[in-house]
Amino acid sequence: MLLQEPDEGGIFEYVRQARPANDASEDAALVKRVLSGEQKPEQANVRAGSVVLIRGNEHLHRVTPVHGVLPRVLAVLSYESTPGVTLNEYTRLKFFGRCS
Ligand SMILES: O=C(O)CCC(=O)C(=O)O
Repeated sequence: MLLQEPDEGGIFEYVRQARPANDASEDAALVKRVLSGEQKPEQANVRAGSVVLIRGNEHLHRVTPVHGVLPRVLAVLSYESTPGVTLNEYTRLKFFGRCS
């Protein structure tokens, strides 16, 4: 849920069906096309108050760089259906700023 829009940028971009459900493999050619700019991702019109529901493990997604003074503020809600699974180090650092 986006709580505050930044002055500029911070656009949510995505590519549908980049990875099949329950498959850890990645379409490296697709990722390369997106990163090189050859394939343009779709952009979502996300405004303050918008909620985006996405199965992030199946769809490539990113946010364009944020510019200006006003930060982009959002609440990310997630769930895990398997008991005992914890966030990996990268994700803990990203969301909480620390690993322990
Ligand atoms: O910043 C966002 O809008 C999306 C965040 C997200 O999907 C993620 O961190 O995986």
